[in-house]
Amino acid sequence: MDSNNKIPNSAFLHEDLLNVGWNIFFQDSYADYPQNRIVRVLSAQRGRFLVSNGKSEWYCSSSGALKRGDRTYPVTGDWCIADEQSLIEVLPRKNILARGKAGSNGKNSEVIIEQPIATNIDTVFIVCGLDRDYNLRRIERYLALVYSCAISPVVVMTKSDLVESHAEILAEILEVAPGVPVVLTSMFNSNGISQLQEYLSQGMTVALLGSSGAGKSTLVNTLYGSEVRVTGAVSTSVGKGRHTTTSRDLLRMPDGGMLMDNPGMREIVFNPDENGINAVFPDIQKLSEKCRFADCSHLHEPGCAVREAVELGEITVKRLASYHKMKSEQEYAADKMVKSSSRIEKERRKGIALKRRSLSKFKY
Ligand SMILES: Nc1nc2c(ncn2[C@@H]2O[C@H](COP(=O)(O)OP(=O)(O)OP(=O)(O)O)[C@@H](O)[C@H]2O)c(=O)[nH]1
Ligand SMILES: [Mg+2]
Ligand SMILES: [Zn+2]
Repeated sequence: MDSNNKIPNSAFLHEDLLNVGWNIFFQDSYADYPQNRIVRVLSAQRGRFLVSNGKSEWYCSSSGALKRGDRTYPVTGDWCIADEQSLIEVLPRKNILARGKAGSNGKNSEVIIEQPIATNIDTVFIVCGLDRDYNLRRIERYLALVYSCAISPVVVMTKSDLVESHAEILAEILEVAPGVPVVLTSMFNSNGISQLQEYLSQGMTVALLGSSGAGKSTLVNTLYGSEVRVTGAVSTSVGKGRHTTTSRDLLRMPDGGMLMDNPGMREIVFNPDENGINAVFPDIQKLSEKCRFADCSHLHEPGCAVREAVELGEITVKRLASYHKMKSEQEYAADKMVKSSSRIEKERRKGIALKRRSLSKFKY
């Protein structure tokens, strides 16, 4: 460490904010902001925000300066400057879990249309049930998204009580998620729980992603140690409203870390960027260096090392198909973004032209 660096000293950390995920990084980054007005957004619903300063919680609206639809509109996980009634400013985000990502038309004109879902996250647990929900292609897609947002993933396979072949499943998942920690859990035992708790230490924030019914809320309850979230079984058989804490998406866990259940991304409607996709397919990336053409698409070119590996059985047909599918979707999405941005630009110019025309009507 550089000796000029500030020595992290937890004695200087804002004590109350430690209850909502504060750490030395935020303390440093937000040193110039009035610390006694900083809050964290625990949930965001239709313009109503549950916030906490670590000591008390209250509901806020957003100040007029924050516009819905803007990238800077507050979402769960944000640190903000607030008063009793409203959120005034969203502080710079460490990272953003977003639905859309930067696209490029290949001419260096980058267009960013992203829809933040949650922010300031250290780890994403990609939650997938070992029932009908089990789908390797979906895990690949979630991974691509999480990598696109430069956040670390952990794959959590829930409902391990429903299958016996744990070793086979682990091997299958490791094939689509090389180098990614994979944890098997079940609501009927505590296997894997302590491993997950390591990501939930003081100052850390974890978000859960996964389809509806994957077992996210059940996992939150297990990690929390009691029922803080309504689960599928409870909400259908006992009825909603039994639990009072459901409006809170960001929860403080026993070891001090913050856990975010289901930050509004139930099904996969997102566009990972190119880097995210490449990170999910390092095997294909590596082989492509050996393709005869530098810009080989691995579809029809001669001398393609990737297709050769498929023929040799080193890469499954399904994996290459999944790669192609994600690539073409990403290219389509990027193209659409570029088109919509050029349309916006056209409209903007038209707007200026109209203004000029209307101004020119005034003859002095
Ligand atoms: N057999 C088994 N069932 C589980 C397990 N974990 C969750 N379930 C069941 O799966 C169903 C869905 O669980 P939830 O935790 O509500 O799922 P969720 O991901 O929070 O779903 P949404 O809130 O709709 O996104 C419930 O009926 C749970 O009882 C498990 O480990 N084993
Ligand atoms: Mg749930
Ligand atoms: Zn190739």
